[in-house]
Amino acid sequence: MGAFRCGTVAIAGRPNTGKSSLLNSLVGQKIAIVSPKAQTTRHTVTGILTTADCQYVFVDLPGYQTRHVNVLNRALNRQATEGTRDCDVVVFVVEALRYGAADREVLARIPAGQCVVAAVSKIDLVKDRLELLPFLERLQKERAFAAIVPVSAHKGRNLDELLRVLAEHLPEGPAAYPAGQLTDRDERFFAAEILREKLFLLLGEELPYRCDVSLESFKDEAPKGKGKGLRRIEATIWIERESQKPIVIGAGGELLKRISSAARKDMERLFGGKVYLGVWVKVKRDWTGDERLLRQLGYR
Ligand SMILES: Nc1nc2c(ncn2[C@@H]2O[C@H](COP(=O)(O)OP(=O)(O)OP(=O)(O)O)[C@@H](O)[C@H]2O)c(=O)[nH]1
Ligand SMILES: [Mg+2]
Repeated sequence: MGAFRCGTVAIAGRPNTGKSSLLNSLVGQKIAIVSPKAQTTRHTVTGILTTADCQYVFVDLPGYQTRHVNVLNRALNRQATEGTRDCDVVVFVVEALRYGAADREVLARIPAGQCVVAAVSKIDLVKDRLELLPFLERLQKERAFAAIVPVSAHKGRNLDELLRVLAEHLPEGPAAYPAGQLTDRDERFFAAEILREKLFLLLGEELPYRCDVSLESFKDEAPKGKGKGLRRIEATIWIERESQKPIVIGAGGELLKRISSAARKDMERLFGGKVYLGVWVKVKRDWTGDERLLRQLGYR
């Protein structure tokens, strides 16, 4: 066995290619939120995997977006671009058989000379494996990738191979985090993210992009040293206009109830204990275009 390696791996790509799903499968725990809608990730999340000879510090980046132009999206694009600089290796995630202008744009933003491994995602959706070969050949011409690895986060396919290739490109050095540590984010962060995921899953096509979540309070009533107590969480869903309120709340409050109950169940699973979740819907006019408000909501 060679020397221990440790380094950061940024996961980049256009929206919806399966970056967050890949992170979750690689670390074996759902820490990044996932939805069928593009531009789900808004905050970089770190997922740490420690094996016998390597510690991988994965950083899930927001998909580089071209769809909405506002202050929020400029902040997300900044994170997406900067994230590919401050790392040892970039995993460039591209959907199998779907390489286009948006992917090319992301690739062009990764600094020249940066080590890039292409992960061709969602190969479980490719019916005819023969189609994959010409696709991989074409992809190879786009950049001098250190490797191209077809993967499926859903089926766990080829993840070992991806990890093996990545380790080769990480520097030798001691682990940066304790072996058991999974992430650098705390429970408060995950509580807000889980609620935001439910907005992406249960609201219509446009509204999730008009919503954000912040936590008002988070009280862990567990006895010291034990993780099984009640967590009391109060959260706010921010919307841009008063007219959006009835849509989020739904007739008789039914939709908001579904949203909070789905979020509460996921929080209980992740935290391993009971959760009381109170959710309010409040208006912060045009928050997606207001730099000061965005900073309050945790955007850089
Ligand atoms: N069939 C299949 N679907 C996948 C796979 N990985 C991700 N998906 C789906 O692709 C969609 C997007 O997944 P995400 O992981 O949220 O993608 P993302 O790249 O993080 O998206 P953004 O954060 O919006 O940039 C979801 O509906 C996932 O369930 C896979 O391996 N196979
Ligand atoms: Mg994501």
